[in-house]
Amino acid sequence: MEEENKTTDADGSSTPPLVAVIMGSKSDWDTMSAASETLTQFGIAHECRVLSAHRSPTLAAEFAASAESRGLQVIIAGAGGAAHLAGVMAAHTILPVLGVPMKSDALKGMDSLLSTVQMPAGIPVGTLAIGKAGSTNAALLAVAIMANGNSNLREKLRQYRHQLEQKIRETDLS
Ligand code: RP5
Repeated sequence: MEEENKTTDADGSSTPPLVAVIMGSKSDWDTMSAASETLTQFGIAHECRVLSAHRSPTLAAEFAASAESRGLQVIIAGAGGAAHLAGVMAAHTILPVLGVPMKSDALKGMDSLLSTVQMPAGIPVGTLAIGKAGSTNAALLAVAIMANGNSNLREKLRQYRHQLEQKIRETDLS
């Protein structure tokens, strides 16, 4: 994956990542790249990497446990099948964790959705829609979370919504 471990900034310079976009497999990148692209659009420094809850459990736990001290503010975790990556992340950090269920072959993502969304009380995972819409929205939700303490980011988000509205207003079906 080209963007693995990549840290980006609005001007292309290197700054410590504020958001982590992680995924269980390289096969998830086609979906999770939407989150990365959206964060880039908002100028949010972020890192993208593969961490598996079942294939590299120690690495995944270490990553989540050290996330807060490394300056991360939000973790976005995409996984498919028995998608426990977001839950494992949440178990090891108090940072907000946003889960993106992959559209799996076997059950069209219903397996991923249910295993991400059904966290028992106490350890929350904010679960988004299955697939690319969820990936994009996870990034937008991360932006909204961070915008609470950042008026510049809040204004960017307002502009983004304004653009969406303009597109609808300008839609001509003739
Ligand atoms: C999960 O298993 C990954 O998140 C991925 O969605 C799914 C299949 O992984 P691969 O077999 O394609 O590597 O861990």
